[in-house]
Amino acid sequence: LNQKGCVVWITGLSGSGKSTLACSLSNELYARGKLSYILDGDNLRHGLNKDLGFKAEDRTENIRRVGEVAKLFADAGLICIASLISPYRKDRDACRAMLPDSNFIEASLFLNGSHLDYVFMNMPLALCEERDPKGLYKLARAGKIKGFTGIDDPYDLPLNCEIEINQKDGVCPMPSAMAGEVVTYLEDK
Ligand code: GGZ
Repeated sequence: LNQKGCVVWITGLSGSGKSTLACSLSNELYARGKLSYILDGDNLRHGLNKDLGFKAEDRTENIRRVGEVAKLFADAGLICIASLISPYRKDRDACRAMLPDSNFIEASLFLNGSHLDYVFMNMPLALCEERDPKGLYKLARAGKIKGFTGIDDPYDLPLNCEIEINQKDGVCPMPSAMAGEVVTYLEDK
């Protein structure tokens, strides 16, 4: 395998484009002969994490589990793309601490210098809310969903993310352009 395992963790509000970026990134990597695997929060909540809801402790446990699984994928030599809202800074910090930038796993065949990098989908709440692909913001505004990230549950802004995806002149970059930014970063690293 001519690749090193690592974790690319995409964080941001619901509707910010995390899953879109994850898919596009996976395709771009595939085109370069790199194997990746997507761990998507919303999908995992149907299986591995179906016992979890959206209270703070549940989100924390959700992020912890996905962090552990991501680490296993990275250990197997894959580029693991995790896309979860991951709203709390302490949980993101804990995940990063699971994958230090050093050779620390003795028993592992592949994990040497694996690392976790954060990509922050920095899209304004107003835009995510306007997109509202599943109508969840509307329900949250109507009080029919309680504790919705960005409405009545916090999203802690990342302070130390490796990559930030922004609108340019009020326009969102195309998925392939966003993915290109991440690929360039990974290639440089
Ligand atoms: C945030 C919620 C909520 C609440 C349901 N708050 O955009 P989506 O719809 O398709 O993806 C969101 C998904 C969030 O799952 P995560 O595992 O990424 O969340 S976290 O990292 O915070 O644990 C959203 C939907 O679930 N959803 N209720 N209250 N998002």
